[in-house]
Amino acid sequence: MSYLAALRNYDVIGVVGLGQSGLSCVRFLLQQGIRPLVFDTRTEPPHAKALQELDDAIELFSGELDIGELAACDLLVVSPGLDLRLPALQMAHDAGIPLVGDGDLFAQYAQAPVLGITGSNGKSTVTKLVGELLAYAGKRVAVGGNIGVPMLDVLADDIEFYVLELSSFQLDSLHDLKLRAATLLNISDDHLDRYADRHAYAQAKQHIYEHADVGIWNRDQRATAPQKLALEQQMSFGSDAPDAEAPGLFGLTMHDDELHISFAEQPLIAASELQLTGLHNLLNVQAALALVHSVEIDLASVLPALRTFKALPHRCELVAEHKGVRWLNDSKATNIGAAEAAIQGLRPLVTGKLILIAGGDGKGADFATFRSALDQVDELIVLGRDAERIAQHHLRVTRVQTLEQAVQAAAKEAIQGSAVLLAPACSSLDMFSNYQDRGEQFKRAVLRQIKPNEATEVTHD
Ligand code: UMA
Ligand code: ADP
Repeated sequence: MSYLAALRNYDVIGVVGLGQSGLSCVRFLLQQGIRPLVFDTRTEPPHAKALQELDDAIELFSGELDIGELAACDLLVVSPGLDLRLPALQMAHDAGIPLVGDGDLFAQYAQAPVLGITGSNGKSTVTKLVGELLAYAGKRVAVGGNIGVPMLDVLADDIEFYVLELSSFQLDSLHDLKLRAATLLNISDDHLDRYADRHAYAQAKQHIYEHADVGIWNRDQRATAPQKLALEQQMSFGSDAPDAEAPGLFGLTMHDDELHISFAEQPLIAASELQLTGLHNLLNVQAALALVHSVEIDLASVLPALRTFKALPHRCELVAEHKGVRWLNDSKATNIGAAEAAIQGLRPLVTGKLILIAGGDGKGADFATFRSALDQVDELIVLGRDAERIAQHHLRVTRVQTLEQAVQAAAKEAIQGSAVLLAPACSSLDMFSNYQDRGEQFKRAVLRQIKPNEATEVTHD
């Protein structure tokens, strides 16, 4: 039985949060002939003007949530950025008002099979890749969710497959969505300002399997294995060879002295054929292939699309190479696990110094766990709110106030063969609008630093 009844059964629906997902929920409800009440804790919600343009008769309550106002609703659709433990939301829940997210609305209307992707890192890469592989196989596919396009915005009648990136926040408010297959890519510390502890965060991620017919997990991290799915409902991937005993199927093997991604012990593709680099991406590719396999697409037929797939912007993106120094933008490394993956992937390729620019809002992470990755860094440049919490784990530290100064400091330290990596291990929100803004500002600062007419700028399509 569904948690959510048909929408016509609710007299007054409240949309709580007027960010991207809140606005898409309002748009969706209006399309169903329902005019919701809208709430946002901010005094100036970001999409207030867009809301008015959608329907100027909609009531918007801004500022601190008030249980008296929320109680006018008999269903609340809550945005992922809002903690369900906020006192007013808790009171609404205790008063019997269901709290759902956009995922439950999506579940009522999506007709095609859905593939779900979660994990601390690699979600967007895998989500985008699965979308491209299915499209290459000739399927009509819609890609959305935490990747940046609210899932309700991609609902359409002619879709054959949905591919959704699901954050732990979206999973927290999800009840009804059925996933044909789902993967939990990895778990490393993140969002510890929102969860009681690591265990609570890991459990939030595990919830994805409660919605799934097939669970795809990472053998390198047992904590990603489905706790409740039967073995025949599992597939796995890892940096070892596939497990012939099941539920392996995907893994890495050597053939003709070359590392390959293998499927059921048969080599599928050599790592050197991919544009994606680093061990973490070999795991991401396996997860994507497993999802595609779960919906019975012939893997050999999609390999050409795999060969041409490039890293998304702000993920270990090469900004420029100048006088033997490479400048890399990994602004999307918003937690320790992602920054570690970037450092580990880069270290063997650096003959000069590896210079790391890090810092921002650490979201409650314990940076002692970052120390072994920091040991591989020659120079550390820190900025942002949690700069000192990172700085205390390295001996050669430069402290700066702005990205511009960070780039200047890096240029002073760099010698032939060096790499300067922006991999902040923190969210950007203390200094920038978002990770994209941070990445763009970094790129501009780098290009200013190295004199544009001499730089070998790398363009991405
Ligand atoms: N906020 C308030 N008051 C409100 C509502 C929101 O202060 O009443 C704050 C939140 O605390 C948060 C910010 O506003 O700091 C944005 O929250 P939101 O729920 O309005 O976010 P949306 O704009 O709807 O974007 C959300 C996802 N953001 C979050 O979960 C924080 C986007 O993922 C996602 O792309 C979008 O829905 C579409 O599905 C971004 C993200 O940072 C990329 N996700 C986190 C991550 O990947 O680590 C989970
Ligand atoms: P997400 O959507 O989960 O944030 P992305 O694909 O956008 O993931 O990548 C975010 C960051 O994590 C990038 O900095 C990238 O280099 C790093 N990363 C990607 N895949 C992995 C992985 N499997 N393990 C660790 N880090 C990863």
